[in-house]
Amino acid sequence: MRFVEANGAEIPAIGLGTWELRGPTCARLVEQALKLGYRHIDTAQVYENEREVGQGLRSSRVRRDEVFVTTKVWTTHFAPNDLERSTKESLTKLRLSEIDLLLLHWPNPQVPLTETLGALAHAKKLGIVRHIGVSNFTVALLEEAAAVCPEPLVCNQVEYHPYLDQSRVKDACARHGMALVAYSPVAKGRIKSDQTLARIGKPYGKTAAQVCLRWLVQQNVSAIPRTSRVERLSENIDVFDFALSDGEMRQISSMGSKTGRLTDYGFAPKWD
Ligand code: 1BO
Repeated sequence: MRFVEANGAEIPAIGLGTWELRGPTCARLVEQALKLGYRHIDTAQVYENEREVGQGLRSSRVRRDEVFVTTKVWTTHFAPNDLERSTKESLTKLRLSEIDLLLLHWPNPQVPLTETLGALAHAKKLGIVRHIGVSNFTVALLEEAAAVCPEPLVCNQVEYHPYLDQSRVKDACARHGMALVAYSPVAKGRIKSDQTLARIGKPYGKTAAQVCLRWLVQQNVSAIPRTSRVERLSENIDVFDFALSDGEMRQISSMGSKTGRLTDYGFAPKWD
């Protein structure tokens, strides 16, 4: 496994995203993923699967200190007391004493960012969280957060795949020593039938999805593909034995546009 280094954190380059995975399916996929060599599991309070993520972790029998667990605080828990209480609830559900990375799930303009970031940094000082970061932050919000947060932020988790140009956000992360963690990295499955990526992958014996994940990893991005199929777990992690040429990297990057976003909500910020 390769790692992305960011402000003191070492984030495994491929992780398992668990958005929309529930119940026994979630626990089984987490267990299988860890048995196959995954060392990075991504969950969130709002996914309502932290218990199952913890179960999968225990069933895998992989040592706790080998696994990087991320969870995210939901926006209604951004007031300082709520943030601490809800983080402790996450720990109880996961049955862990420490979260490796705690993120603010989406920006919430209703609560001053300084207060929320102060509470996030406080969770780190309490020793219940090893690293802190944000998710779905625009460049402007990232600049503001980096300027006021009392502790270093290690990542911004955003949607990123070949159809969505995220170069501005990626550059902003790099300026602040933060990693970009890519959710929906295979564009909610659309990449699987992409002819350009399939053609690039052919000489390497790789699928379009593997080319896509390799393109992310080769930019020093950490990707968290989600799948509900065990056979896809092996495919998604098998991207460390080949390298794309500079030309192939450029060709894939040129497929992106500002309109390629697949995840949007009324409460989302005004995107870059
Ligand atoms: C509302 C959940 C988005 C994915 O993390």
